[in-house]
Amino acid sequence: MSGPGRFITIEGLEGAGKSSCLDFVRSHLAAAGHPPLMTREPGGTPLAEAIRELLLDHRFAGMDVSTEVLLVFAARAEHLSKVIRPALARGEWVVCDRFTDATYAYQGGGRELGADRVAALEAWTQGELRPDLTVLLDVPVSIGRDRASQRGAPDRFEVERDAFFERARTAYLAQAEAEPERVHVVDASLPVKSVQSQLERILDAFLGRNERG
Ligand code: Z5A
Repeated sequence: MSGPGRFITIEGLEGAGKSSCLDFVRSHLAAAGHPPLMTREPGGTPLAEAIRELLLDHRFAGMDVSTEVLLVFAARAEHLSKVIRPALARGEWVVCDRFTDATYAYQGGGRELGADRVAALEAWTQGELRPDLTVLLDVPVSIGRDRASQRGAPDRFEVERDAFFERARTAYLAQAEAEPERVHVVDASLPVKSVQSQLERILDAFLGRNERG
């Protein structure tokens, strides 16, 4: 467990529907008496948001993968120390739009850095802290990209080829298979209502475990 509070993360490829799900998660937890602190990665503090801008900026196309993963964890260290750990210590519930599973997916898988290097940085930056619950919105790459293409200009990740996102999806699913107690997969290719009912079941089971525990 993450401390007196609870730490929930939402993951998925671009266009998986994280934004819509985050609203649902927020209101569902609030209705259950746990109004969560909502935050995101990379980001969540002024410095971490500045690092996010560097990570997404096309001026840095071809950024070295070590630079990229170290920037991701630099932002995370700041976010953890300024926002996430203090909130959990106060007993708050924290919901984060992406966290370290995204690093396993995008840098470990997409950029082919491998899981071991990510795990070493995870141990250094987080110590024992892991999410208590992770929801993985799983969607085939083509569907996610189609949905995401309806929006504005793509960022430095969104211009990557399908193969990059296929590797990221494979790495995400490997995380879910390795940690089935923590990572719950939702079929996010289905209509929003159906995605929300899957989400509701996962959240209710988690709430039930916390009431009992
Ligand atoms: N990144 C990284 O590399 N390493 C890390 O460790 C971390 C992050 C933490 C920014 O993340 C980038 O950072 C990300 C990985 C990298 N880049 N990529 N790709 P982000 O989370 O800010 O960006 P994003 O993945 O691009 O988010 P997104 O595209 O906004 O995804 P989304 O929030 O899941 O999508 P959405 O806005 O909710 O939905 C997209 C559209 O689909 C929208 O019009 C919805 O109305 C529609 N939608 C949603 N659900 C459905 C369903 N069920 N049916 C039909 N239509 C739907």
